[in-house]
Amino acid sequence: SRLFAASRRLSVEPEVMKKNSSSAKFITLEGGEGAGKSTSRDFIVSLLSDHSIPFVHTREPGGTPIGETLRELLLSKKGVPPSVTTELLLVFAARAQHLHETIEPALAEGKWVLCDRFTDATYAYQGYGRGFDLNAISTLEDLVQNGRQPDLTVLLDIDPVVGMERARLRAELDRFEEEELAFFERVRAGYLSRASKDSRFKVVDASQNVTAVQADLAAILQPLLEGGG
Ligand code: Z5A
Repeated sequence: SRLFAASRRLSVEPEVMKKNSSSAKFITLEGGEGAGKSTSRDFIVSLLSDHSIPFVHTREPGGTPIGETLRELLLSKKGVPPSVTTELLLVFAARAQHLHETIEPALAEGKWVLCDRFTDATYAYQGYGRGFDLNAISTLEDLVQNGRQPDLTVLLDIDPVVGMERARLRAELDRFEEEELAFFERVRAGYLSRASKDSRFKVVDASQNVTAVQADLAAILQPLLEGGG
């Protein structure tokens, strides 16, 4: 694509896998609509607190004043919707600031970072959902993240029919939530495809009741909690 060709001309710092200066972990939460991310996030927050682990809880798009302003633009239903390219660049602009202002400083100080959505959401929504070139997303990922990747990604997987029903009962739908079912089927398939290729993912069956989901989360987090409080 043109974006991919243009980005090739940018001078990108050589990729070095970033390591945390301490045992601090970078954990991301992903899933489709109604998967129960907020509910699971609150549970993980309580686990970290119980283990006296210093952490920052944040979200994407958002997590900084600039990022939250971009989030409003991205979710708003007012006016002409952004083009897919605009949407993608806004998401990565918010992420660049988020890494600079929140995520990297926290990890450097030894604080864990629990982040509601990260770049896997970009692959799932803008890539698989909207059909944007995955190679171009990968190029932007390299440019913006300079090797930073989550240590653990919890994917809350749910049939979009069930998830959308939950989301509808919860609150007014935002711009993404008004997409058709086929979009969410593609998003789900995208997440599952990525999860099948990378061991940092742990997939949780989010159609279970809250107690069962929380038991799975506790089992997934246990090794990290034991290893690095
Ligand atoms: N987006 C993007 O396109 N590209 C990107 O790179 C990024 C994001 C980073 C906003 O994200 C949008 O940004 C998102 C993709 C796009 N699309 N949308 N919409 P968001 O994370 O802020 O929005 P969200 O997906 O709506 O997240 P959420 O508010 O955390 O919702 P949730 O996952 O549906 O969680 P919930 O509120 O906890 O659960 C929904 C309801 O189900 C609620 O009433 C719960 O009480 C109930 N629930 C939860 N768990 C259960 C169980 N186990 N059983 C029964 N009922 C349950």
